[in-house]
Amino acid sequence: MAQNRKLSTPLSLDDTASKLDEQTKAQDLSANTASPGARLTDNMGHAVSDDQNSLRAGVRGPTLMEDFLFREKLHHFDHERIPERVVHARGAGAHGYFQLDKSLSAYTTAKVLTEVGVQTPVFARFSTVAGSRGSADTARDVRGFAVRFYTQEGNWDLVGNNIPVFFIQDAIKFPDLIHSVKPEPHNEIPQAASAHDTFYDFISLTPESMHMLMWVHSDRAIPRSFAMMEGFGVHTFRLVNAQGHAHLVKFHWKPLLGVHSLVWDEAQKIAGKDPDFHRRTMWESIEAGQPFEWELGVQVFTEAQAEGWDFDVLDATKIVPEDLVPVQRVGRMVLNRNPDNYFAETEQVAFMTTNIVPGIDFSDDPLLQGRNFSYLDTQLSRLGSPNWPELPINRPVNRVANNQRDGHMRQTVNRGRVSYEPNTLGGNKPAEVPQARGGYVSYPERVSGPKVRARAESFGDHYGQARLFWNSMTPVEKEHITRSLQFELSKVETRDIRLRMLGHLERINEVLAAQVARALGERPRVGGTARPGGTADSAAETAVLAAATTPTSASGRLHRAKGLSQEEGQPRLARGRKVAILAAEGVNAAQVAAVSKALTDAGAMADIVGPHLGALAEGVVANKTLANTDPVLYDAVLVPGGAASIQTLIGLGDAHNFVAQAYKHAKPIGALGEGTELLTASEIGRLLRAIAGPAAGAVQAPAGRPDAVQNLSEVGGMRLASGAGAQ
Ligand code: HDE
Repeated sequence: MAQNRKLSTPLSLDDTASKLDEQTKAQDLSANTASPGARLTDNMGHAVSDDQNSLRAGVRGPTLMEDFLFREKLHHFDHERIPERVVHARGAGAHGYFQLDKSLSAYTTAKVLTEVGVQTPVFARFSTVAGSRGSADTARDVRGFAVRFYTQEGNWDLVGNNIPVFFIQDAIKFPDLIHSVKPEPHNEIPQAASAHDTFYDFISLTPESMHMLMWVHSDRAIPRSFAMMEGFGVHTFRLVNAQGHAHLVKFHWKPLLGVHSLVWDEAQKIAGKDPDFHRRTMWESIEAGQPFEWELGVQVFTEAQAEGWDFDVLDATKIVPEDLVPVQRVGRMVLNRNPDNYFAETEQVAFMTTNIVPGIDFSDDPLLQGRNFSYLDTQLSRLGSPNWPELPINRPVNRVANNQRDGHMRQTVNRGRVSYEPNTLGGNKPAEVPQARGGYVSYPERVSGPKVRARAESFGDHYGQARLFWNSMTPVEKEHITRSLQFELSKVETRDIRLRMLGHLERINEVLAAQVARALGERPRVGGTARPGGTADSAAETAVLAAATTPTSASGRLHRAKGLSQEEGQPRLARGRKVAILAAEGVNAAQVAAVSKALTDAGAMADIVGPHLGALAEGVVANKTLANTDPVLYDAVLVPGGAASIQTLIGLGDAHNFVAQAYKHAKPIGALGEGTELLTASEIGRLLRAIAGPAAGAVQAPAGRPDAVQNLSEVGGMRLASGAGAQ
């Protein structure tokens, strides 16, 4: 522990690093963990006899300046806050490891991508972009997906997002984009929301953002859990092999649980009921021994292949469709340890796109090139000193040795008098490392051209992949995109901006544009069957919307691409899901036990929600109440039998609301034995009878939720529960 180190203990990074070579990053971090000592001291080690009262002249007199204990405590407190990240301020992180299953040695020398079976420690941080540090987790937004690999060759940071493209093509527009989406400067409204004039003013004048716009209006922007979203490196990177040959690469993270989302009404309500919804889910899941897991995927291709496509792989507003280059899954990331301290780890972690290792290199994507400046730059204003790489969460696990010295808050006590190179007094160490022994050498890409401020013509198609995305959606997904655009654009107060946006939507898909136009009270310029109110709420309209596709460009000659819809081909597991078991005193304990066991066996979690906390029946303890939780926080609701329990619940409005709201959000609702009486007594009884008949058991979830676990038998064990529950 730092404060117990004797002065004679060397604090040089040389020494700590060599020790760390034999340790994992987990041990490294825990070595810096300060647990509360038995004796209360100030920061200088003086034992404190009274931490309740400041030093005064008389019991009712003024505080004395000489009260060094009081002044030190307040001084520290007054300076506890650091600037939040200018973007991605709200985030949550976890530790774990990455293990490679398939060597990429044909393409790269990077050990982390060639040494099969080796576990590399990682720290991942997930974030929203626009909101400030205290905003809600479930805002409609892109999610940051930043992963640091603590490799033996230094830190490799893959600082990605959960959406594979970006709003802009050139980093010089980033400050404009962010200023437009942040709360408006005169009144600081709205928080963590893009539904306002300045954002759409900028977007409507920036056609290159249209592909990204389709993604942020899709369900991808309201994930169910961090563990149920994909991650993307976004840019094209380069891999360089031992022969010095380069390939281009896109990085992907594929969640083992599949890609799943909330629905928008639910996301908004969760923002109030539990603003920490995503970070809490990750924390609780890891604490319960259920790690968050992804496979690392790569799309590897050559420059020659890329030259044949009708889009530019240096343009970050474009994907490389998986139909053109399949994603090879090469390894697995497991996040299995919560941080010990949010500030020390999650807040102080400083990711940088420039953290790369030999065998991995940049492409000339102008967005990536700009990011390579920004991330280093921002750390200084956030962390306040060029010595931020010494913080435990930022320090690599391999040896750091160079001639950098001093600066605010320097931790390392460098020995000796040599801090320059070349030298003879220190044996000319640390010495440069030749490429053959792991020294980083940039790929010798041939570069030439006039010095210009101009965009390549190959970046010119702004609508083709927006259409490709739209065409690749299922009917329900299309409807969600339509409703989201209706929602956001209806909040834009300036009509000219709304009209400019409609102009762009018309170029993407005319039925989509018509539906949105009607919701904005505008006459659709082209066909479409929209009606006032704008939603496609009749079967005929939904069908028209679903069928609506548009010819595509900039797509590699595809009309529809695989891997874009999150309704198709995603696993729908009970694992990682949460079920509310509604119960009151007298609940059928055997049913609750059987259901709980089945859920646990399937990797799902359950809360027992009662009218009050505590015992409800033999072995059944409510850990949540109808007042302190809400159906929006669960994936499914189950009502076990027990006559007394059901009579109590039928008498409680909150219990009726619980099942009704779960139904509104198209979640599976199941009842066992007398449990069905609550459902039939509630306002959804009529509907439930129409769908499932009066029989007990699992109820099919209504349509409208593309990726809901479709019925209770899929929420692992519910079928078992039904059987077990037959009284
Ligand atoms: Fe970032 N971005 N970004 N960004 N970004 C930051 O760095 C920036 C972009 C991303 O959990 C900042 O340390 C520029 C794309 C993540 O700590 C800052 C541009 C992608 C995180 C910054 C972009 C990202 C950041 C703010 C336009 C997906 C959070 C604090 C060229 C590939 C990392 C910080 C964490 C954070 C700049 C665009 C992902 C200011 C200039 C595209 C996940 O440096």
